[in-house]
Amino acid sequence: KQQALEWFKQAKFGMFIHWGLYSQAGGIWKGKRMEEAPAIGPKVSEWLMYKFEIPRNEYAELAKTFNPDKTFAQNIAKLAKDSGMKYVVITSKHHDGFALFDSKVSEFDMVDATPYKADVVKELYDACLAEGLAFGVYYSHGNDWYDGADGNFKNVKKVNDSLGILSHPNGKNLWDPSPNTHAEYIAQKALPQVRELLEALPELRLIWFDGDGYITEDQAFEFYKTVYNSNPKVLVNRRVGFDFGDYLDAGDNKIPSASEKMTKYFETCGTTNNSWAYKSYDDDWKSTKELLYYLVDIASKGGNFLLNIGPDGEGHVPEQSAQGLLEIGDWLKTNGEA
Ligand code: JFZ
Repeated sequence: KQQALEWFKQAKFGMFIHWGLYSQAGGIWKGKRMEEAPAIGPKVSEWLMYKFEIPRNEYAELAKTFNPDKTFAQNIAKLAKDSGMKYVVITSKHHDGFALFDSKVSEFDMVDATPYKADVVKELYDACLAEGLAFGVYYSHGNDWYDGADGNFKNVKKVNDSLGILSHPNGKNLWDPSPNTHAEYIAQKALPQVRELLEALPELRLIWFDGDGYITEDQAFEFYKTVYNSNPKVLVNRRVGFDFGDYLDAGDNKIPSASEKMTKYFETCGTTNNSWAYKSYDDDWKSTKELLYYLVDIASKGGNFLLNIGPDGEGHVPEQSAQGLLEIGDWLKTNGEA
C-alpha cells in the first residue's frame, strides 16, 4: 500500500472520464433539457435517468444504439499522455447501473447489451498501459438505479443536505425500483463486479468508489476488504465510505484552503464545463489559464488534480476540452517537472 501511495503522491495530474449510455443523450431527453426535468437533483448529464424518471426498461434501450468509435481507447490514452497526465480513471459503472466492462453477474453491460460487444474498460486499460499511464476505475457501489432497489434507507447514515439539514440522501430510484433489495444488490452485483474488475485488470491502480451515502459501515468495510484481499496495491478513495479510503478528496471542483487540514494524500476532481458527462449544450468551458491555476494550486499543496472529460456517445472528446488539456500538456513540457 505504501508503494502505491508513493506513486499517487508523485502522479499529480490525472484524467477522469464520465462516459456511458447517458453520453448519447447529451443532457436532452425527448426534446427537454436537464434544467427542464421534473425531478429535483443535480443537472449533470449522467443523472439523466434520475432527473427524467426514466423506467428501467426504457433506459436500457439506450444500450441498443451505443456503438462508439473503435478507436476510443487509443484516442483517449493518447490525449491523456499528450496532456501530461499520469493516470486515467473511467466510469466502469455509474449510478445508472450500466457496466462498460464484461460482467458475468449482469446482462446490463457493454458486451451483452450493445452492438459494440467488447469490453471497453479492458481496451482502455491496455491502451493506457501501452502509453505508460496508470489505470483506475470509478465504480458507483452505493447507488444503482437499475438494480439497487430500496436504497437501504433505514440503515444508511444521515448526511447534511444543501440546507444543512441532517437527512437521508435522495438520489434513489423510487419511480421504478428493481424487485430485489439493496442488500441483495450489494451481494449479487456490486461486490462481484468489483471482484471481476480486480481479476480482469491485474495492474489496476485505483478504484474510485462513489455513493457512500447509501451504504452501511459494514458494507463500506466489506468493499475495502474485497479490494485489499484481491490486490493490496490498489488504492481506494475516501468515498468508499466511513473513512476506510486510502486518501482524501477536497470536494468536487474545490481547492483546499491553506488553513484546511489536508493530510498527506489527497485529490480534487474537477470538470472542464459544468457537467461530468457530455452535455451537448454546455459551452461554459473553463479557460486553460483557469485549469492551470487549479493544477498548480492543488499540486503546490501536495495533492492530485483529476480533471474530467465527457466524451460524446461516439466516444469523441469535445474539441474545446481536448484543446484545453493539450495546452496544459504543452505548458507542462516547458514548466513542469517531468
Ligand atoms: C458524484 C456523482 O453523483 C456525479 O454524477 C459525479 O460522478 C461526481 C464525480 O460524483 O457526485 C458527487 C458526490 C460527492 C460530492 C459531490 C458530488 N461531494 O462529496 O462533494
